[in-house]
Amino acid sequence: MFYQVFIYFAINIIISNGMYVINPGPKYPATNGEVWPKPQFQRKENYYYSFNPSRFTVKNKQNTCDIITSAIERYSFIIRNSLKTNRLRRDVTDKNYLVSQNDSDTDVYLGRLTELDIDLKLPCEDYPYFGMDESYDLKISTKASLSSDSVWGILRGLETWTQLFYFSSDYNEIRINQTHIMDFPRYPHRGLLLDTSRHFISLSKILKTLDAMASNKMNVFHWHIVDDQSFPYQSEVFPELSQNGAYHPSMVYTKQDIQLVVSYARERGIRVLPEFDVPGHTRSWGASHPNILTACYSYGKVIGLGPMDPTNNATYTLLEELIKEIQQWFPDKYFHFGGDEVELDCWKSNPSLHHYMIEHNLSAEQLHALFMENVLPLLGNRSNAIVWQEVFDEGVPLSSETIVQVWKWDWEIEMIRVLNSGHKLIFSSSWYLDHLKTGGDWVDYYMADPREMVISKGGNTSLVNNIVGGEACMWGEVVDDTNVISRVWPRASATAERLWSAPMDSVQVHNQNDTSEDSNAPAQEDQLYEVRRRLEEHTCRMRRRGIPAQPPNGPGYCIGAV
Ligand code: CP6
Repeated sequence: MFYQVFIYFAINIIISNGMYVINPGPKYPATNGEVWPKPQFQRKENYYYSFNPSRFTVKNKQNTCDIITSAIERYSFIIRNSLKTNRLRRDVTDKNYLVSQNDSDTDVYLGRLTELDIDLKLPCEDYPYFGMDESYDLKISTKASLSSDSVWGILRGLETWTQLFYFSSDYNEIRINQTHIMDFPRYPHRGLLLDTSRHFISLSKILKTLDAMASNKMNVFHWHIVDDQSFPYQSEVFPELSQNGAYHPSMVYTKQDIQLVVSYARERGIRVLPEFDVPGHTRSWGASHPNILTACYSYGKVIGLGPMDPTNNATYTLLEELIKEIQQWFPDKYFHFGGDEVELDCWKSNPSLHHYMIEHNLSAEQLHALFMENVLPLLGNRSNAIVWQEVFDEGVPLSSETIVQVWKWDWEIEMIRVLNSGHKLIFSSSWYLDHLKTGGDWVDYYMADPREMVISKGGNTSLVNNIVGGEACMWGEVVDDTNVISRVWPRASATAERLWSAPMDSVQVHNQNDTSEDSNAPAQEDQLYEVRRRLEEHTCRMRRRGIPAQPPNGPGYCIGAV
């Protein structure tokens, strides 16, 4: 009996040690303290410092301001909190699971890191703006030092600094490697579009989105605030717009809400770009101002309201007053006028517009052009316009300051056309977050580099600098508060790295007409291995910061996360 029990346990121990307990780990294990988006220049040594957040000081050598003080507080909290959570969950960090994760086990200890010196060389600026300097220099040595000419560079550097820490569960301590990073963005405009009209998105989810953007070094929150389905912007000059046009009285953004979003974004170096899409996508305006919309006809009968009426003076007077208010609430020097998907058939169907077009010898496209020509000057010299590509396509005369956003099919040809006309360009066609693909799609986003695409199609290389960046677009038809964060993150992280970091080398760029995707798949997967592991870590990092990002690479795990 005793003998049998002994054998039973002995066999069990052999089996469990030899075969069952040691989990080989996921295909793409998270890395430790790798940075997303990847810095332009980075030298990391096999030396490390230990770090204790409660025995640590941050010194501001020269200029400082509220943006820096609040950023230091924010990042100190993140370091304490996310690494502490990690430590609290040590019970689940069985050493066997981490074998493949600890690439740094053989690193040499150099002592304790106790000080970060921040050196802002020029005075702080008040609001982030297009083309701001975001470069920084970060050295982790016996002291850590972060320097930049601009407050925005200091913000980006603090984000990087925070990402460099990792937790050694073997030694139960926070570590950071000796590192030198010199970093700057490849594209100045790195945005995320969020549609808050198809579904209302709560203020807290918008703020969380801004936190996630900052952790990906994105710098433009393109707020597609109103559209056909609802008008949540609560105007003070025209309160009836949201009274009648919002889904519900509670589903509005007040002046205070907007000011909070703008100041929260400002503290993170993020511009808030308002879009009031006209003349299409405006049905919700008609709930209070039906007179500014066009009645669409079919077989002589009105079948509903369509785009704004470009022949009605009331349309322009309302817009003029409203835009003045919007410009006061949103300090950004750019204003997005939309101009996409105008239902020209509705204009053609309306007898009075039909008559107007004949009388003035205008096509429907020319009527759209006329509308935009009337509306663009309403910005005055207070802001510049951004428009969707249709406005350019329909031949509206645009000032050279106007930026064209490309979102449709055949984007390479379109980009070359826009660039040849001398305009700056924002690219979005490859980054539609509302399109889902089985097995994930961030790799497709990652491969899409607008400058490389234009060059590969024979575009003039001297013009590609006018591709000022891009935006991942989260249209709101099938997202609301329950899923918006996990739908966007970490998929938009792929766009964020593409727009910040150097291009990938020797990998064929994503091409819309290339159906033989597999031709360079093996080489591509080799290069992507490092990217996948870093994104795995970055996703887990976002989750430790309270952003419920979804898994990027299939099976895996994340320690210490929400
Ligand atoms: N809403 C607005 C949308 C879209 C656009 N504008 C859109 C169109 C096609 C696709 C996805 C989104 N839902 N106002 C186009 C810029 Cl595939």
